[in-house]
Amino acid sequence: MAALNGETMAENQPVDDAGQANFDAVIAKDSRIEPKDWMPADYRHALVRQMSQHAHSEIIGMQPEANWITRAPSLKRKAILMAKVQDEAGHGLYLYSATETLGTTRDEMTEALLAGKARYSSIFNYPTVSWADMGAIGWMVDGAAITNQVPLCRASYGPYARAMVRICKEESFHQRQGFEILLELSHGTPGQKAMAQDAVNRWYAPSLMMFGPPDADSPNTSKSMAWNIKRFGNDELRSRFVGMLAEQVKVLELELPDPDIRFNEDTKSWDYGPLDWAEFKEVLAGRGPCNAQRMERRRAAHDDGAWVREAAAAYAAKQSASNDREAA
Ligand code: FAQ
Repeated sequence: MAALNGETMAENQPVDDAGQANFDAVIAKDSRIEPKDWMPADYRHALVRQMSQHAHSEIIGMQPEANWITRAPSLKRKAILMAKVQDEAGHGLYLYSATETLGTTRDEMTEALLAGKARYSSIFNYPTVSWADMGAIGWMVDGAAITNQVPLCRASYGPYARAMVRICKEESFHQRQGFEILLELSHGTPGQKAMAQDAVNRWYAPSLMMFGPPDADSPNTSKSMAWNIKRFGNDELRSRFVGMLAEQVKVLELELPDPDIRFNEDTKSWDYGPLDWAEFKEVLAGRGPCNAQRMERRRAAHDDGAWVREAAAAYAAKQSASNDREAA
């Protein structure tokens, strides 16, 4: 990732024994670090990395579903989908704002994304080819997001944890609307049921990979857990998610495309078949099915919005000049 301000701040930060002692005590009692508290450079860096990636995911994540707004099958479905996509924009904004409290501006984060130096979730590099994909995204992608993000409501960094509370409430609604789309399709005509099953088949493995690489290949998990940012490893959350899908898919009367799913009585967790981690690495390297398209669209939207940023800056300058005149 580009050297963002939060990271520069982190590098220039003086050693502070009292600050470190306070930080250690706050983490030990599982309390919250707030923006003005002293924090170790690598803690700040880890937060900027994860939170900015999360924010970018929400914004890029608007694209696959926005693709279906004009083709939603009814006015009601269109209104619901539009509201959902707008919610994702809101999530991006809460997260950019929360990350700014660490000393990194939204402009810097956006610049890193547009330069291809910042990540966003692998899941948003897959195409949405049918209406049933709106159901599968809501049920599986938002479902995975909730499984991953509910524990983040207890993250040790206050602004991140607080942002996650509202995000998770909205994601729960999103998950239910996706489930309801699939339920209607799976109980519709044979063609609709087949369309729902096809969507579940395609989104299953990518949604499991949203949780990140297996713990053994996850360089960030142990530190993140020691700092109470992440509360669980990638594999544990993935297994919980499989358990949730395995139960709910029965109500849908569909199947998950994995014959190895079973509850393991010995480990008391859900087992599942092997995932294609080579594909995951390709997507992270920018070579997934839609990476180029997603970034191209994001850059075009950024360029199209230049006039809004210029107008806002001109307005702010005018306001500040008028405030200065009044104060003089
Ligand atoms: N995609 O060491 P770890 C949503 C990277 S929001 C891309 O395990 P960590 C809502 C990782 O960054 C979805 N990259 O990393 C919605 C690291 O690279 P780095 C986004 C991934 O941070 C729904 C490297 O691999 N959610 O869905 C992915 O401890 C519908 C090694 O990995 C969040 O961001 C991936 N899937 O754990 C919106 C949640 N996985 O940075 C619209 C917050 C890993 O060292 C429509 N984030 N990588 O260069 C997290 O919980 C964590 O960051 C993880 C990864 C779990 C994603």
